[in-house]
Amino acid sequence: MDKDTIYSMPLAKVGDFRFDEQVVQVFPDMIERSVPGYGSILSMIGELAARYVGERSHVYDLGCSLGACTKVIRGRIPANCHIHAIDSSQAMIESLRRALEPSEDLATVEVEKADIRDVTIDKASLCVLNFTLQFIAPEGREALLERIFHGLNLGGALVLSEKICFPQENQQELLTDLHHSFKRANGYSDLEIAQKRTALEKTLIPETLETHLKRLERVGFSVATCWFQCFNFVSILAIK
Ligand code: GEK
Repeated sequence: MDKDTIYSMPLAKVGDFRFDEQVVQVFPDMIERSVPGYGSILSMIGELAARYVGERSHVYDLGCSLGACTKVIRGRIPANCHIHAIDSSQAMIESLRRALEPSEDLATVEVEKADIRDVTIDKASLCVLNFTLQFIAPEGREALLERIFHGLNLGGALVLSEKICFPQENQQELLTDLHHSFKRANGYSDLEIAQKRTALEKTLIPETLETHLKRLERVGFSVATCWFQCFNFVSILAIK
């Protein structure tokens, strides 16, 4: 696994963040050192899969990147299930296709390059948006969640993990500062933190926890609750 040094040198102009080959090369290191609780969220998604994924049902890993969720889920569900691992980044999809091991004892995985706003969700017992909805323009988020809701079986689950923002300025400052300290403790310099922040400014749009929960309720989920939080990162479980 390569170390993420993408923003370590001063850049004349910091462009918008893109999930290209350079990012794919360092992605596991980048997400582990940038998202507090990422490893815990992954292993708990395994637990949730074991609980919610029934025989012969479908699982959707939406914005799968290098398939971290897909791999964890695959180890915890019946072999007659089918996982759809979907991402719009060609570089991510190519890398995941190379890395996935075929196995007759595990669920089948279909790796697809597509925009998650265009995919059909059907017979799903579990849908995962692990830090993906934040990259979808806010005005398109409700329609996507409605399609997920309609494609889920009754009793099926959605796991939605997101970077969030806070309604009060002092909360926002405190939690952002704690996140930056976490990144510094993981070896990122102030320059790297600042340049990455600029790169993500227009592409990653966080919303408040309340906005997420209210939207999930509006869409029709019977339960929507935050099951994990570390600083400004949360994971929500919603049940149809
Ligand atoms: C993990 N879930 O390791 N359609 C499809 N994919 C998209 C779209 C879209 N419209 N927009 C962004 N993506 C993973 C981590 S990363 C999170 C997910 C992060 C994809 C994008 O290409 C990238 O691979 C992923 O969403 C977000 O558990 O980097 O902070």
